[in-house]
Amino acid sequence: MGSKKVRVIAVLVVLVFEGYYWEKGHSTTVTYDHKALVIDGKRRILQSGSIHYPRSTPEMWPDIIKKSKEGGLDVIETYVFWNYHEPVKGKYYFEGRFDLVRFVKTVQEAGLLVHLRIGPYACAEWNYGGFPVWLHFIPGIQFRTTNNLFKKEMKLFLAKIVGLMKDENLFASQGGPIILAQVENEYGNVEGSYGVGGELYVKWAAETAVNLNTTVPWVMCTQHDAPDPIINTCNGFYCDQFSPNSPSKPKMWTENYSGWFLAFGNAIPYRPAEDLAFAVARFFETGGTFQNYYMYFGGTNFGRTAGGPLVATSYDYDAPIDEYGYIRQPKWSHLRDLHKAIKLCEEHLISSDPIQVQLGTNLEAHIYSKTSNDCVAFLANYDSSLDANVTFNGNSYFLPAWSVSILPDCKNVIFNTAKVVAQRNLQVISSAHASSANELLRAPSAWSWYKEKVGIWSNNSFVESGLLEHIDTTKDTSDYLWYTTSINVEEDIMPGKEKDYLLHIESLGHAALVFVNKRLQGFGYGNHEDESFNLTKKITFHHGNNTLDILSMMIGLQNYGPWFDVAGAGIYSVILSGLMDGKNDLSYGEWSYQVGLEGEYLGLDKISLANSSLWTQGTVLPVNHSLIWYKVTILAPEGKGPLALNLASMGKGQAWVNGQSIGRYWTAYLSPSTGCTDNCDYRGTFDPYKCLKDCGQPAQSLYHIPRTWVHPGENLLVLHEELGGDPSKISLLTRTGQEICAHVSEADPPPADSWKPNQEFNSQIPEVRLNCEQGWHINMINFASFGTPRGNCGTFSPGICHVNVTSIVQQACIGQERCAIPISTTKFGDPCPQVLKSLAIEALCSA
Ligand SMILES: *[C@@H]1O[C@H](CO)[C@@H](O)[C@H](O)[C@H]1NC(C)=O
Ligand SMILES: *[C@@H]1O[C@H](CO)[C@@H](O)[C@H](O)[C@H]1NC(C)=O
Ligand SMILES: *[C@@H]1O[C@H](CO)[C@@H](O)[C@H](O)[C@H]1NC(C)=O
Ligand SMILES: *[C@@H]1O[C@H](CO)[C@@H](O)[C@H](O)[C@H]1NC(C)=O
Ligand SMILES: *[C@@H]1O[C@H](CO)[C@@H](O)[C@H](O)[C@H]1NC(C)=O
Ligand SMILES: *[C@@H]1O[C@H](CO)[C@@H](O)[C@H](O)[C@H]1NC(C)=O
Ligand SMILES: *[C@@H]1O[C@H](CO)[C@@H](O)[C@H](O)[C@H]1NC(C)=O
Ligand SMILES: *[C@@H]1O[C@H](CO)[C@@H](O)[C@H](O)[C@H]1NC(C)=O
Ligand SMILES: CC(=O)N[C@H]1CO[C@H](CO)[C@@H](O)[C@@H]1O
Repeated sequence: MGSKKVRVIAVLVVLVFEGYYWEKGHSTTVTYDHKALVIDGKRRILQSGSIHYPRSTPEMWPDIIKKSKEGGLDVIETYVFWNYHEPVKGKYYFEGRFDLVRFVKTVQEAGLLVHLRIGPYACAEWNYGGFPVWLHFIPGIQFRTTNNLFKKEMKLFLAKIVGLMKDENLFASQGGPIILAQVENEYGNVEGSYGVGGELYVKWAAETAVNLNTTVPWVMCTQHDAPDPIINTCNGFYCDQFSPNSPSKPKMWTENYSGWFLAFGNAIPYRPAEDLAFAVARFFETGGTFQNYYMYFGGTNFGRTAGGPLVATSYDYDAPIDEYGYIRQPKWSHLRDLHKAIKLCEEHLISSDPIQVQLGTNLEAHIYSKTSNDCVAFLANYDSSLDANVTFNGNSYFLPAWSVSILPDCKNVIFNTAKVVAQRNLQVISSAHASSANELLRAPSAWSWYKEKVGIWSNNSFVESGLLEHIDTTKDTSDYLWYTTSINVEEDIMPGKEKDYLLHIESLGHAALVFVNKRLQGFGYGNHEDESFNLTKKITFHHGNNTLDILSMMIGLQNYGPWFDVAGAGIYSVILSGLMDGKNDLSYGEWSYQVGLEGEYLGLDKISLANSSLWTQGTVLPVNHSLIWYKVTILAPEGKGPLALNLASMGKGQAWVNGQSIGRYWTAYLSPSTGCTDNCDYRGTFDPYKCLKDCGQPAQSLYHIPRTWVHPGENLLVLHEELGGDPSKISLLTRTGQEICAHVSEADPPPADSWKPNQEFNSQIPEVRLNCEQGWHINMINFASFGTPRGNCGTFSPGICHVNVTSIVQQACIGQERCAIPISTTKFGDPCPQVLKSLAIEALCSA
């Protein structure tokens, strides 16, 4: 184990002395020991956050990264998405949202570091887990096991990415920001299913990675048997109980879920800031030194990048920065305060192993000492319901249930994970600003449309006996595959008569529309947990030939699980009951196939067809029509902020703005009506089903349009609607303001940045801090009371003890992007001496 590590270091020294990398930047060495990553000889405590470059636009990257830095991150982590970088074998693509080099350089310019998870398997709720679909069609290939065909392609791609980074001098030893790399991803979760092939594959992957001479350490997450020198790291909601597989490796957490992903048909998952902060504090308390939020910014699954099945277009993830790039409060600020508190303890955390002291049932302290009277302490109450008072170091401390307090001098509490003093964000003030834009959208006469042909639409269809597997047939060039046949019932039905039959269809997923004699008869669909579905429908045939057209649809290729790459989809059984001659299983009959839709083939989503005569315009806009394309001109609202399209009046489909796909939408699929909680108790172990909101609603009604995808004046909006909807009820939104509020008590800790060692921290005073989005200003104070204000953020009212401090707050804040109001009776007066008072403020930020 040690020998390989030594070799890595030796190579690095050679590279540095060759002088090859000297031109740019300052060469940095990165190694590790049992405690931490060691950067230029110094152990570091690092806060990291995931931002996947293709889930936003290059124009958004600098702002998101700046907000990450201000939130206290040191490292940005991203996967690398093989399927978009090598769409055709041997042909590479690194443009636009896929410009990996530009992304890494943007992080570097902000002064942050990079953890590059090359994989190449990504998972990430990304189509096919990031594998190119062409890989699947190499005869004899088996993914993620000791298969030579797979290993050859994987090695080529790893080398391609490492080479690209080296050519651009992006590794730390070259003066670049990359300090860490990852090979494979969460393989430990599935390794058992691959038998001995899996074990050999892990060894091969580790060796292949190390041989790429990146000069930075490699990690494998969720990989208990990661061979030396690869560091095995933890992924999960909590990682305090984790220890690496060797005493020479540091305790690292590569995926700490800030929330959870969203699937069509599901309620929206969220993770309370108090629980996330608790998990992070516990991790550092118990010896962890590197932690990564998955996700810090989630973003959007544009186009057909969403994984499957049924992963939604929004990849918001309840992350500290929301899908649109706005700061999510109080999560962002609460974590920023936590990062500050941990940073204050860095010297102690890296210099010793903690001493653990039991303080009672589910109560413990961890103490890190530099010298006998110079220490930091973390006090934890991991009971899921009981608050407690503990005595530590001769003082008494109140510890709410499920919380950690941080004491940078073993005495003063500067942060408690359950006490959110951070500002909260209330209502978003949205506007279609837009009056003109939305007037256009609402006028039925502004729209044009194109009705799709049902069934076979071109001469490149083909006939096969039996039902074909969907993905093998489309090769994922489209979501759609037509299965069509005709059924002759001349003998069953007298001329001029009709008769009813029962049609039973079984599908591996993900959804299907069924047409009989070109009329829509049914829609079947699965869900994220089980994409397979059956559809049983009474249908009517007439004498003679009847047509049956089934449109099978994919909503993201599977991205997770053992052998997920060979999971099938599409129709596998079609049975017709009620025929006189009993011949009722159509599954083995003759079927005609057509890959894709006519509109896709025509390119109706493209700007070049905007004026084509294919589009129909008229006074009566067809609504509630299945398989139809709509087109309209939209005027972009003024301003620089991101836009959102409210598609609540639509069914299911995809939307394009100026030819760019903003993703699949599915607003007709409502989540279950129960299981949601508005005020989820953060206490106790979190899981993705614990805290859900918006039950009985579409998983997603608003769809993000990046500002740079529209230009002033007229823009083209195209929708492809599969089920039926009313496009004249669509609206375009942009944020023009935000209501914010905060509530801080005299007893809350002062801000961590007023901390100075060896000073009386308790003599510092707590303060309320208000922050608007960059470029916005506080332009109204709706409420400001010092005393015993009642209610929660959004519903404050004056308490019995009350001073109206509106004018003081106005003076400090109006016209400012951010302001701080110290809680001081000298300034406010004291309406009720001896009573514990607090300051509550509600304000309005606007552009
Ligand atoms: C990595 O370094 C070793 C030893 O210096 C060398 O033999 C090998 O060719 C290098 N591999 C690559 C991919 O650069
Ligand atoms: C903790 O101590 C405070 C002050 O003495 C007291 O009001 C409170 O009830 C105690 N809480 C618990 C859970 O013991
Ligand atoms: C199929 O149709 C296309 C366009 O409609 C036409 O150009 C082509 O010649 C046709 N191919 C065959 C084999 O009929
Ligand atoms: C569909 O029907 C088949 C047989 O009738 C049954 O085995 C299967 O579980 C059903 N699938 C679903 C998703 O209901
Ligand atoms: C019925 O359909 C079959 C197969 O498409 C075709 O060969 C036959 O000519 C059709 N019969 C009539 C009466 O349209
Ligand atoms: C479509 O027509 C409009 C109005 O005549 C024109 O401004 C626009 O450039 C045309 N678009 C294309 C793609 O030809
Ligand atoms: C839309 O059409 C479907 C079937 O064609 C029908 O069941 C539904 O009631 C219609 N919805 C509206 C809002 O018209
Ligand atoms: C506080 O004072 C402001 C004027 O400074 C007034 O508009 C507001 O209504 C007062 N609020 C309360 C709760 O008395
Ligand atoms: C390593 C680990 O804890 N992974 C977990 C991550 O979260 C998912 C979803 O809850 C679990 O299934 C994994 O076990």
